[in-house]
Amino acid sequence: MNVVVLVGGVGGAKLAYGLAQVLPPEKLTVIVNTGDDFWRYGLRICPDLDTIMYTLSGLVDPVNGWGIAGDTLNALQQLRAYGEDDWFRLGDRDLATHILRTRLLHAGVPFTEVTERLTKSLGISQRILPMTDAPVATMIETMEYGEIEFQEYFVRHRWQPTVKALRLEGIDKAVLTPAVDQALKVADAILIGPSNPWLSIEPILAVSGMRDAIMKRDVPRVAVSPIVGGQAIKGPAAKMMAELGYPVSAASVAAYYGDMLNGFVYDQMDAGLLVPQPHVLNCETVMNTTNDKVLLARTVLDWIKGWS
Ligand code: FO1
Repeated sequence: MNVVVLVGGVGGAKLAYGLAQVLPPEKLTVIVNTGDDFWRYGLRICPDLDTIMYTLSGLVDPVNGWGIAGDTLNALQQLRAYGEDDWFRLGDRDLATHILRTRLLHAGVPFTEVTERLTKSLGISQRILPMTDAPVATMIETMEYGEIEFQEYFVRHRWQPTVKALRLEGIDKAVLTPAVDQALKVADAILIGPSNPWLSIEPILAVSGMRDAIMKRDVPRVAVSPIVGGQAIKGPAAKMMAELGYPVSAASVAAYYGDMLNGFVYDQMDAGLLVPQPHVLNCETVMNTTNDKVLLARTVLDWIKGWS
């Protein structure tokens, strides 16, 4: 079964990891949000792509869920000594990824190919694809600071500012890459990880042609809710939903995806929700351990296989 999973950062990476343990590597494609990407010290930083890359290669810091386990901060300390801002914690080994990526991008290598080279070098055999080759930036309109870049909102201000609106800079030039198009064409199932629908998944769906490419496939198209018991597993999803005027529930997430999807997975804690998708799975979705990740991946895939 060819599986495509759309993800943002840490939550989506957990499901991608579980899927990678139960599927042959050539059967899994991960399409990643790149709206969080930004420039720092002249380097192109792609936090969600790197989180997936480090998770699937086993390098990831298990405590944070991003960055490389055991990384040091010597370069950042020296940058601070030069008077630079250091609110975004870039580890020494992590910097190697950004240096190489930036050099390749400056040399004109397409983003998808840059990502492929990095993942191959890390020994990853699953396909990890940026949502598009064009640069896209998720901009957050806040009450307190006006419009700021995603990482400023998320890391510098620890997602405390009040969100008024979101804007995707550069989305008008973002088109489907041949690699993403092909992966969706041959998918036997399209999954959306338990990532923030507005911050992590909407940028992917907003790429020109993406929604159509997903909707026209007559296969299981399923999201896993990132909201459990009215709360986000991690990050600002619940706070943001409330600020944007949505009821904070898995049902709101299901309603947001609407008929783009035909299946929805939500946590057993929320049993009995009314959702618009015809296929519904109510199970344990919180992934704390490796076992939880594998179990959820297996449960979702087994459930999908039983549809026909
Ligand atoms: N998240 C933080 O909360 N603080 C950091 O200093 C930080 C640094 C960082 C460096 C590299 C990287 O790939 C990710 C990093 N993250 C950090 C996580 C990341 O910015 C967010 O989790 C995602 O963008 C949200 O999906």
